[in-house]
Formats: sequence, structure tokens, C-alpha cells
Amino acid sequence: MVYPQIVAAKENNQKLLAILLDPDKINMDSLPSLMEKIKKSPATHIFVGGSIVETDIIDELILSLKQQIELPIVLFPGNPSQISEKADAILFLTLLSGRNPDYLIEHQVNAVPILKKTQLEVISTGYILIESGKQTAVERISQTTPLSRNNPGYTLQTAQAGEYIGNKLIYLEAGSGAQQTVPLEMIEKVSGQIEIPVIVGGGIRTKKAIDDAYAAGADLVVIGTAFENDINFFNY
Ligand code: 1GP
Repeated sequence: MVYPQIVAAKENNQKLLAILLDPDKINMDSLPSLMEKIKKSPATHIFVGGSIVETDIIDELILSLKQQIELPIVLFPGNPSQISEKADAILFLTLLSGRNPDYLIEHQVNAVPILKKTQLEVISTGYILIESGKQTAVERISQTTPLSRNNPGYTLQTAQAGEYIGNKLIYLEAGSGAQQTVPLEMIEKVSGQIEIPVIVGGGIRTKKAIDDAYAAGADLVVIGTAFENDINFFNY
């Protein structure tokens, strides 16, 4: 089970790292070399998803990954069409920073009949989008406004609401390819005052930025664009 392992890692202060693969951006011909790099990386999880996945290669991608790599594969879907029964778990996201009912409950309700046909472990995740310099895909597609990067108190309050609602994880998101990462002060404030594990992602491009996020209290860091742009990113 994926979630108990995340909780156990948090209890043991073992930091986790997810590589995010966007099926739309993966060239299946270069998958073998990509998988070699993932195997040699410090990744503990593979996340699969994107804001707009238009291809039907998700199943194929996950099956290929599973043949070569033993890491847990977790869906990080932009909408219910991105659910694959081949994965191990799914982040069942609620966009807590926004006020768009589609991303608070509509997509979740629509996902249930699909999820009920799978064995996927469903992990309730409060997803909080933080302002990061310019408009990101999540903001554009969800048509919501991110939370201010200068108000960590309100982000904490939002995360605490998620914890009270029953979310099992909080995901602080700057957005894929973000200019600015989630502020460290904000990660510190949130992780210090909630019990559940905190995921941090968006715009993290250096080993130092990963370490800084961990030091601030992130339990799991997500790397997407940096690895997409350079498959040697983890040769540090
Ligand atoms: C996006 O948090 C993830 O949802 C990863 O962002 O692509 O900027 O690494 P990057």
C-alpha cells in the first residue's frame, strides 16, 4: 500500500522523491533510456499525469514502466479520463485553493464509477495551488486563482481545512514549469502545523531546491519539468 509507506517514511524522517511523467510528453521510442535513468535516480515514486492528457497511452506507459521498475506508480490526474487501472494508487485531488465546484466535487463524483472498477488505492489529497510568477496550466484549466505566495497563514488555514475534511495528504503546488517554487517559509508553516504528509512540487529545478524543500518540511518532492528537459538531471 502506497499511503502507509508515505506515512511510515514521514515518521522515520525519510524523505521521498517522485518523478512526474506526463504521458503527452513521452516519446515511447525513448522510453527504455528514460527508464534506465529513473532506475539510477533517487526516486521513490513515479507519478503519472498532466493537466491535459490527450493520448490514450497511459495504460501502455504504466505497463512498460512496471516491467522494468519496481517503484510505486501513482496517478496524478487532471480529470477522470486519466484514470488507469494499471497504476498502484491515485491521488484523489480536491483543489482546495480554488472555488470552482468542478474541481471541488464534480470531477470527483464522475470518477467514482471508473474507480469502482479498479483496484486502485485512493488517496484523498488536498491540492493547493500557490501563485508562482506567471499563469500555470493548472490555473488556466481549472479557471481558479492560486493562493498568494505572501500569505502563508492563509495557506496553512487552507491546509488545516483539508486535514479536518479528511484529506490524507496536502500537495503544495506552484504549477508545472513554475517560475518560482512554493516559498520555503510557506512549506515550513504548513508542515509544522499539520499532521499529514506534505507534498511539494512545481518549478523545482536543482538539487539544492529539492534539499531546501525537504529542510523546510516537505515529505515528498515532485520533479517533472527538470527531468523532462534533461534526463541526466539526477546524475548529481
Ligand atoms: C507539477 O508539481 C509538479 O504538477 C511538478 O512541477 O514540472 O515544474 O517539476 P515541475
